[in-house]
Amino acid sequence: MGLWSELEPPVTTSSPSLAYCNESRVTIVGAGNVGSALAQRISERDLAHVVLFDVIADRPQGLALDLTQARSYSRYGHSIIGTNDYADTANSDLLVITAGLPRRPGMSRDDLMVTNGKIVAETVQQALAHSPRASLIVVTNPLDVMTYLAWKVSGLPPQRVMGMAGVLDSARFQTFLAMEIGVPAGDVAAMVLGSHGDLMVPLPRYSTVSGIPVTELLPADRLQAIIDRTRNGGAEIVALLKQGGAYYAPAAATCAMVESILLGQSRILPTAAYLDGPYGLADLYLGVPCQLGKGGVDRILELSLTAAEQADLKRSADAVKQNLNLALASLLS
Ligand code: TXD
Repeated sequence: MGLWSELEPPVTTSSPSLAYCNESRVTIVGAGNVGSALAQRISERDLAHVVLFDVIADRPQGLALDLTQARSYSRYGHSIIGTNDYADTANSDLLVITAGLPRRPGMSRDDLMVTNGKIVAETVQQALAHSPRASLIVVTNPLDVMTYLAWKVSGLPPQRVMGMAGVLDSARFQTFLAMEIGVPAGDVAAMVLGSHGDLMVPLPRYSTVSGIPVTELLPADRLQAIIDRTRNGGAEIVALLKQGGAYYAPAAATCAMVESILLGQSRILPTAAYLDGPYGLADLYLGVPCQLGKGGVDRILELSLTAAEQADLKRSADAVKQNLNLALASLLS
């Protein structure tokens, strides 16, 4: 008996055929730090074909080639391509918008509003023209305002347009809680509502370690310090990096949303969703717990809040509304 007959047949890396390979296609508009880290994550989880789009000539093509080579020793069924032509993004199921300028040290998310508003409006229209059945996940800051603008220009039902921020903010809250309590982060479930920024609303009452509310595990002053650090979580990383902002955790958070939608997992994830009624709020995008599945935002969950929590959420919503009105006024003028 020859040697090969006793061993598994050799694995070739040239054939893309795999037992598991759905035909989902995700276009990431903006092949910067978050976009490329997201492409890597989607690709390594083998979730979908990935198209990386950017206005910078050759950059997305170079990144796609590098990402393809990064996995050449593994068996994956999906492709990654890079392009500067929207025609190559056609028939995507999901469009993730990360195009825009990142924050620089000392710059607020709202400083970016008008510049990024124009970029988001343009990219959403261009990408949707080639993928009219797609749902949209917006990542560009200021997040809640950009998601509203994306929805407005898209003409899509609000269920198919959502923003990523709450998953990231909750992951930061979860991480700081785990570090303080001394437990694995995976045992912590944390919930953060509201806008992506200083007025986000971390909810200790709805945050637990193995089912135990964190309010039972930490004194009020330690909890408050962790809430403050969570609110400042993005700026802490911007200050350390000196150039650009966080991207590994933002990419991981976005990927959790992408996965729940593409695979129809129906996970409950804090998501910037269109609110017109829930939580007593009207006509804005804000972070609330949502079930994400094949239809996008399949359900918005309305938690019962204390008067103080509701007031914090209202303050957060008021700030978003104010910025939204400013953005709409400058973009329409
Ligand atoms: O929680 C969250 N939502 C966030 C948001 C977490 C992290 C980052 N957050 C925001 O995402 C950040 O404030 C920025 O507004 C975006 C993207 O952040 P990233 O760190 O990836 O920025 P980069 O590296 O500068 O990448 C932006 C890319 C860059 O390659 C540009 O050439 C491209 O966007 N860009 C465009 N692509 C396509 N079309 C147009 N018009 C365009 N303009 C710029």
